[in-house]
Amino acid sequence: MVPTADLNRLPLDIAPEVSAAIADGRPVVALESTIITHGMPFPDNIEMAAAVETLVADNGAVPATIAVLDGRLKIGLSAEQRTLLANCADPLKLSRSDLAYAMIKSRTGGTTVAATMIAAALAGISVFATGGIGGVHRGAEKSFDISADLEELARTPVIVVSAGPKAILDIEKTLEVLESKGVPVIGFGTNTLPAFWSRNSRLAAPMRLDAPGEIAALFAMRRNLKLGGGMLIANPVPQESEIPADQIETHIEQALELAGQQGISGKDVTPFLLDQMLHLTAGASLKTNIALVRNNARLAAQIAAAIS
Ligand code: PSU
Ligand code: MN
Repeated sequence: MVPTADLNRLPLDIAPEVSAAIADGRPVVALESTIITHGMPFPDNIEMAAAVETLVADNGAVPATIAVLDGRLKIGLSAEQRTLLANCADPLKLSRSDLAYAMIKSRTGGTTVAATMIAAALAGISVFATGGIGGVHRGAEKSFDISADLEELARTPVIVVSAGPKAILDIEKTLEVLESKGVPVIGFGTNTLPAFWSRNSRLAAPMRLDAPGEIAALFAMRRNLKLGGGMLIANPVPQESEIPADQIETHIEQALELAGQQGISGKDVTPFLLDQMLHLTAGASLKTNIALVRNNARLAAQIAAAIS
């Protein structure tokens, strides 16, 4: 954690209930906001953001949604601030590369997994819940499109609770890069790696843990070994909400083809694909996305409790 004097020089606001919990060593769960600004349509985005905060609180932790509002890095948003963010006309999608830019230009933006990890670590928050992380895109051997989320997992000591890499990615290459960078990937209660909308991919989970306490123990062991970096928890979406892999794959291929035809590149790729999936599945992908974020928020709160 950065000394408080340095934090004081930043345009940074930690919500009072969040900073009190951090100071007392009570459980806190960070939540990202690109899912609000770029990941889901209005008003599902704002409803999801509120529901996830409630779930974290119901499971005994303090929620801290992270975003940049008018150039200020916010750790913990009020309901009004969440609404402002969800209604912002031209929000930025902020990762490690452009977080500081948004702050000097007084812009508003959602933080990706990478930028949310950075902010969480600054504030002393160790657990973070999201939907799916970014990773190595299909065709990355040509496009070089590899999410900054992977490098951040290698660098920043935060536990990221996800439903696995998004199935629109090349999951196999994503796992390879994470292994190269020394990031543990943990199947929670499963031997196979979950793939976001589906409980299973064709790949084995590199490691398996079955209880929040075990995840807390692994985090502590890595810290004591001074390994640095974070951990990725892959928590399968609940059975009743999953879309089986063979069903989702046809839609993914259609969405990727459209992205290619329309020349979508850079940071627009992931939001474009998620939006196409929403249409191609007639809304089913969104329902599953909401269910898996909720499931991850619950587990993240339990992990935060086990740590504190
Ligand atoms: N998971 C979701 N919806 C999202 C994202 C993840 O369920 O919108 C966002 C996350 O913020 C993640 C980002 O960090 O997509 C990855 O974008 P990119 O592939 O451009 O790095
Ligand atoms: Mn990218």
